[in-house]
Amino acid sequence: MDEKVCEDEMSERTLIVIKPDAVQRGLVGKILSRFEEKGFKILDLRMIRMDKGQAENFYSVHAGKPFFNDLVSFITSGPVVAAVLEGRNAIESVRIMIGSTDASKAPPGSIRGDYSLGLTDNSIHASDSPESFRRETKALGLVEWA
Ligand code: FUP
Repeated sequence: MDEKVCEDEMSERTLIVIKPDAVQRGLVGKILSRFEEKGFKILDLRMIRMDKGQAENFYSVHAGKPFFNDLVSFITSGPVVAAVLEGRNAIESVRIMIGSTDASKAPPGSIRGDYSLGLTDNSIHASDSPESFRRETKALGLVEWA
């Protein structure tokens, strides 16, 4: 009983964005299934075509970096699928599930490791902190979660 109370207290929300490369390759169902099978609850699910302003806000922490323009071009190149997930230790757990940024080095068993070789086109994004979750949900217009 005490343990259950403790686990509930650690319940957290995070945002994942299935990127244009993975949407185009028909991987949406497979990727969402992994989070459901792990035990996360999908609280919101939307297909979005980001415009340039949304993308620049979404990736504002990378503004000015050499890869920023290519990143914005890529994320606006086709529809993405955004989902708000809830579960115990969600931010850290989902980051482990997606694997390292450079998908060519992400371990097999991780989402990037299993489905991608890209660095910019690395199939999936996930919030890395509660602050990122707030900024990213706001940028995408998911204001009720921000
Ligand atoms: P991650 O949190 O794993 O998505 O990685 P970062 O926040 O460091 O980077 C955000 C996105 O920028 C990555 F998904 C891909 C892109 N990126 C590049 O295109 N080139 C780089 O050198 C680093 C990141």
